[in-house]
Amino acid sequence: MGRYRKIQLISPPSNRTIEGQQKWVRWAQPLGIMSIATYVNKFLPEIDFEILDFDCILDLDNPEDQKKIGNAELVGLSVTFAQVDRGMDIARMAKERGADVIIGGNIATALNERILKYHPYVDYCICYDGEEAMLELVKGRVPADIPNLVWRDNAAIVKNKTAQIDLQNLPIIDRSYIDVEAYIQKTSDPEYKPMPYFLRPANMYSLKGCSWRAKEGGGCYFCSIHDRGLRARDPGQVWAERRMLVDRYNVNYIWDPSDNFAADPDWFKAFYERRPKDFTVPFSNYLRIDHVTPRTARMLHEIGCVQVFCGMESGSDAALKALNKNINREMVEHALKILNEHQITVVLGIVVGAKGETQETVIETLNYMKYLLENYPNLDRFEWGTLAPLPGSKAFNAMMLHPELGEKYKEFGKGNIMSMLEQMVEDWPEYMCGEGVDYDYFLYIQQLAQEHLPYKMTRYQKRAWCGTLHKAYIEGKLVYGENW
Ligand code: B12
Ligand code: SF4
Repeated sequence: MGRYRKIQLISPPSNRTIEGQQKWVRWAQPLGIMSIATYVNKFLPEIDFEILDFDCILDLDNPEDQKKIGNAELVGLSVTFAQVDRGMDIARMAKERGADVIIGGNIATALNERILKYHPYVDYCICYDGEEAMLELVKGRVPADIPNLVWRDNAAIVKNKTAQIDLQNLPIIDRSYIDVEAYIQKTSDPEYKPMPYFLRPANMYSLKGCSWRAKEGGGCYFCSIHDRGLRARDPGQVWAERRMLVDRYNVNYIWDPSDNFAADPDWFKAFYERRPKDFTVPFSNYLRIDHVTPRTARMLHEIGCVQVFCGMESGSDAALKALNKNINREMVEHALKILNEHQITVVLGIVVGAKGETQETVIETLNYMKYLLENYPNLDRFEWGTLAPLPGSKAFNAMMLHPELGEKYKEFGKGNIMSMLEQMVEDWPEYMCGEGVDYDYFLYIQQLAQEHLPYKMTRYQKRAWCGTLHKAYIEGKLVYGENW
């Protein structure tokens, strides 16, 4: 007999402050917690899982939805930084209703000790992959022997050794924990309306990690993904999952949020070669600029890729260097050209606020954006953002090592975490960028950048690409979507 029988896994709502309004799609299914439920049920089918998605489907301010929280022996929350404060509210509620509480996901990996120190209603944090740790916890194994678990041994906080799961051992994520149709209906959101050809989207991942971040000295300065190394699923299983999404749920577009779809050349080749002859579905994915070659672009096109998101980040080679991006302007143009030849549209991410960024480098970026838009028809849009020193990033570590900022934020994790992070975003340029650059300057620059964007910016431009196309080649012809 295991430790728990009924488990709730929850995706908390994101902070959506009025001025800093955050924007991302509400049709993306919570893959992390669905994968955990699928894995545990493979070994322990008697465990009853309930998935509550307060970010996309439920409303925490609705008393009926709120009542559902804590109706289980164990409540696990999947938390990225934008969900952290309301996630803590849910954790407190669940604890008051008698459940044990776990925090997992990115924030748990980056901030586990601080969470356990400042939030007594949280019993455990699980870092990195949650599948195996959850299985062992549910089975009743002693906490000291559960990999990736961070827990309290009386007053002491104990961090267990970490372990990575072999993705090839994971089953295809079972979508029956959620109402898939309810997610697909969320495409009607006017802030994020997909193009008419892609109205039945679903997300699924193929790889975890990033080859650049895995290299000694590698990793972009602002990046906070928690995966180490690079792992890939079995190519045959990825194709089987795509086919299942199309056959069972009538999906007509897939967003693959793997960090760099072509990062592992052997895997990419195997995936291409295993493509079924009788099946295709349009999809989009992330791709590093330095992985764009004529061969990769051709293969991507042949297997159905319609769009890629590439992190360009800056139009200044000096800022790119400071961001540890390992690319330059010339490579960006080269990639756009190649991808256009293969009818793949591109969204380019921008991050202003590199260490030492000056007014000149920001203007250089704006001018370069304008130039690229005028010269590359397949450039769908830019997704603009100011650098946020997110927990888990080199930028966060640099901030904590800064004498004044380290002191100011030494209790980071206590109280309202999101408003502290917003304060950090505003402090960053003043302390870390060049002369004449502060947050007000960024707000001014945002107004200038706005003319190059098909969506309305907010104070913190917290907006994610989410695989939503605004431009695509349809039957060889470039088609535009509506502005948001
Ligand atoms: C898809 C995605 C999204 C989707 C999420 C859709 C959804 N409903 O899940 C959308 C577009 C909504 C999104 C939005 C944002 N995202 Co996002 N996103 C990703 C991305 C690209 C992939 C995540 C994914 O699906 N992975 C596959 C699944 C299977 O793995 P997983 O989610 O990591 O889950 C595993 C573990 O984390 C863990 N785990 C997860 N939850 C739980 C819960 C429990 C109880 C346990 C035990 C374990 C556990 O176990 C899981 C299985 O192994 C990651 C990058 C990355 N590589 O992780 C960024 C990432 C998670 N996002 C990030 C950010 C910053 C954001 C935004 C704030 C973006 C913005 N500009 O504002 C918003 C905030 C979202 C929110 N709801 O608050 C950061 C997180 C940073 C941080 N420190 O928190 C990441 C790491 C990207 C980055 N490079 O920095 N995102
Ligand atoms: S931002 Fe992208 S390319 Fe850079 S380290 Fe992170 S995952 Fe890799």
